[in-house]
Amino acid sequence: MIRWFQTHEIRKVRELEGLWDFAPVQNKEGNPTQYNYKLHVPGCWEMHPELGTYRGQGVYRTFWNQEKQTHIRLEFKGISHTANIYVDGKQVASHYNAYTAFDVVLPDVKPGEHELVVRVDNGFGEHSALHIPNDYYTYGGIIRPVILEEISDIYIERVWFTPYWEKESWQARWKAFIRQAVPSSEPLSRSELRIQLGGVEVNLQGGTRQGDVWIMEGEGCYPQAESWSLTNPRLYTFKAELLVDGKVCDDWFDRVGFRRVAVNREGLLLNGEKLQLKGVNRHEDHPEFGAALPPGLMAKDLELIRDLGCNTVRTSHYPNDERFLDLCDEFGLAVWEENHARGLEIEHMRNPNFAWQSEQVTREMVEQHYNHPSILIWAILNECASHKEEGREHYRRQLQIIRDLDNSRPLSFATHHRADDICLDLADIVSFNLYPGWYTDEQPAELAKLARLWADEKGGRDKPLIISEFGADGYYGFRSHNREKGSEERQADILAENLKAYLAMESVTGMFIWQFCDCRVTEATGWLMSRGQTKNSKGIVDGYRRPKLAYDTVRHYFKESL
Ligand code: ADA
Repeated sequence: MIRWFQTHEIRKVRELEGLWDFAPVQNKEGNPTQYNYKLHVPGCWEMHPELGTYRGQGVYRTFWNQEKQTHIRLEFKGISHTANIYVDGKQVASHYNAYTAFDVVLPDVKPGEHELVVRVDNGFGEHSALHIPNDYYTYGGIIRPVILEEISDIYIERVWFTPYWEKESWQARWKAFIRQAVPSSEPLSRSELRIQLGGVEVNLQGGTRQGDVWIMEGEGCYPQAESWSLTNPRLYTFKAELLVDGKVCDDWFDRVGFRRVAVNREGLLLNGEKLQLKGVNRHEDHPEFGAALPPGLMAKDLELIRDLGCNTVRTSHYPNDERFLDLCDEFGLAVWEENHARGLEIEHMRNPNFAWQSEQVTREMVEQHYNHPSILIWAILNECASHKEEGREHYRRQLQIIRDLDNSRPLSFATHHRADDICLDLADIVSFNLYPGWYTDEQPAELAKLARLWADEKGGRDKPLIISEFGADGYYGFRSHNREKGSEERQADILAENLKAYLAMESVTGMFIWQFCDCRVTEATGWLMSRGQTKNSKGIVDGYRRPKLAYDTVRHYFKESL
């Protein structure tokens, strides 16, 4: 399934879902001649009984049949974590990072059968600055859908919608990115984009060239539009049609919502109303599917999160599958989306690949998820070196990259450096990961007050405060009257203490429990990666989504405060 709605009517689109040939090749050069496995795409190879702990390189292969000669666009929604793409034996693309999409356009593909080979690498090493052994699992494989499209000479790459409120009415800015199957410097001034939304038609004409992209911009007034909010998540589907010399040659549909987000010291305002965020951190992980969650499971996660009384979710620690974001749009669940990073120390950030890899995933996240009304906050670099001058330069640059692309949403990052953090002035929201009751003996209310002080002293005085992580391990099925650490009882107690404190505090704009579901972690040495059962067990449901005792506790506090 590509999305929860149709994205094209004119453009011919199909998903290359199914069983692909597969061969683990470790470090062997060249692509294999023999494939001994058949794996489901999208999926993780760890789900095959013989490949449960395989790490390294693997090659996938499939074939497609082409009826007529045309340009083909292949889109890979997510390959974990390094991909090299070959069509009919020739390399046509490569990409780093599991959690953002990339594409390749093949001009004038001849009729007949074509071979598509994808070489995937989930190995660790200097070539990979962001996927490192960590407190979650970096699976291997084609974890998100692969799409094959037939495109015309000129096609729509994407259309951005930015709503704003002016003169007591909704307005929107449109920005379209148009490309040619065979790039040329010729101006695309004969093209026109017709955008229909809620009975209003906007026509974009003319444009400017930026490299290989033709940019068209315009504005529309939507006086009849209803706002998108968490209680009434009203979505509008827009249709964009590309015309050349008056003839439609391509189309693009997306769903958007009219809403505005603002922050001040008092908090976060959605459509002018103050909102307290009550949510969970969520990893895309499941024992049966790895990081390739089927859409039905995404829908189940969403329903569980809503049933808990949450109004928000944090996509810790990477951009999520857009089909989960579609669900958040549809059901009115606010999203904190962040780029890919967890716990990178300054030594990791000195990896020569860190800057470009981290900046690329940041850019791709914003470009690809720009239209989702549910995303209220963009964030970067969870628990990285925001206490060092050298780290600060990366924080500054990455936040600037986002601002240059999108200045309609507030920015944040989750830190554990407390009063030592030197980047709090750079973001719009100050967010701390704190674990009172689990890693420390502090009292949640006292600690949240201190957090406000750190923010005030370190450049965050006019910014709202979020407790971006708190939680405790609870091993599913470990019940104990002694309420020891690790028991479901103790986990519920710790969460209750935290929630009671934060929900009562005006100064806490949001709180995200660590975490929604248990997740697999990398097996290695050191305390972090020798976790019991090779899992991070702070989920309030286990990996199979079975509720622990804490589930009802969270539900009680979140629902009571509705
Ligand atoms: C951190 C981190 C999470 C997780 C958590 C924990 O704050 O951001 O990814 O590792 O701690 O369970 O310790």
